[in-house]
Amino acid sequence: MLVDEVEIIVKGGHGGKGRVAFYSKMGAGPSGGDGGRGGDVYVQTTSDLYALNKFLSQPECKAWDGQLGGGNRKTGADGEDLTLIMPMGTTIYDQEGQEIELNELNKKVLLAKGGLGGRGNAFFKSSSNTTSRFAQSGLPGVERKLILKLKLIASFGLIGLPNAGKSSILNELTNAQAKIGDYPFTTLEPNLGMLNGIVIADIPGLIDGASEGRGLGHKFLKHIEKVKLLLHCVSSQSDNPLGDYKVIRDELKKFNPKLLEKEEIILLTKSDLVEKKDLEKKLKSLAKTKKKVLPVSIHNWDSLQVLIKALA
Ligand SMILES: Nc1nc2c(ncn2[C@@H]2O[C@H](COP(=O)(O)OP(=O)(O)OP(=O)(O)O)[C@@H](O)[C@H]2O)c(=O)[nH]1
Ligand SMILES: [Mg+2]
Repeated sequence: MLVDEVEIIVKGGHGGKGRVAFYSKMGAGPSGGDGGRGGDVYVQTTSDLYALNKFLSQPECKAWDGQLGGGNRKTGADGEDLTLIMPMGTTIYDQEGQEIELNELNKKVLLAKGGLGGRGNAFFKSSSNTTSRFAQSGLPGVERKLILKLKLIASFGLIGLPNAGKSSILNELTNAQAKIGDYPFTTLEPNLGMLNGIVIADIPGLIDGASEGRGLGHKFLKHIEKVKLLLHCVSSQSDNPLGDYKVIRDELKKFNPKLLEKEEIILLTKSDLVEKKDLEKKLKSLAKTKKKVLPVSIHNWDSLQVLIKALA
């Protein structure tokens, strides 16, 4: 399941208490050091679209508190910062109406500052008060209630017959972890992944009749309407790749003829599983579509690089 909206609370760490202490030498006065600073909470972006999922079970995100000040005017250790990882494309809303859009990969933004540490009693020593017993307790960190929303518009859509290798390609190109199976209809819900900031959707296998409700494809044809580019997967193990291609094109047309106007790259998948001669023959037959055709195999790094380049 993809979590695309969740509410969290972020809290900067509490500042550490200042210490009350005295030098052991008689009359040397207060020696208590300041408390450490509370840790800050940051957010950093990732291309893992599923990164909001963890907040469902851990909605409270708090940085570490600063430590108590030490003797000999030693400042306590600062609390550790906490960095929350959220998918690129997330917008953060707070209760004051502020919005932060996370549009850049690996960008780090401050969400909640930690509290200052309290002064130790050494700080309050003065000519009129040489034995001060007062120390501050440190300030609480900033606390904010936030709503995280992930807005996703898939730019590329992987389509094709069941078992054509769509999910496998999504997993190779992105850090999605879609289920792969040696049988049709492994994918029941669209999977999403991100490649260089671009969202790719893996649409469940379309079959002949999908536009009339057969198989799972129909429910998902509407997702295809939004994508900019179709990555049409045809298995090189098929005896009739051009026929397979046409089956899907027919379904697209029946559902919405406008879908045929979308830009499309044909991927002749699982190219490692057929003889070179056979592959050439199948590439040639698909070339009749006048579309760009690329042979790809998840076991062939070079073929995936060519694909990534074409997508850029
Ligand atoms: N040898 C080889 N096997 C592949 C390759 N790509 C996919 N496969 C295998 O083909 C089978 C189907 O792959 P999937 O990625 O699940 O296919 P799919 O198109 O997502 O299938 P559905 O979700 O059922 O529509 C799996 O057994 C994969 O391991 C490839 O490049 N080479
Ligand atoms: Mg699949």
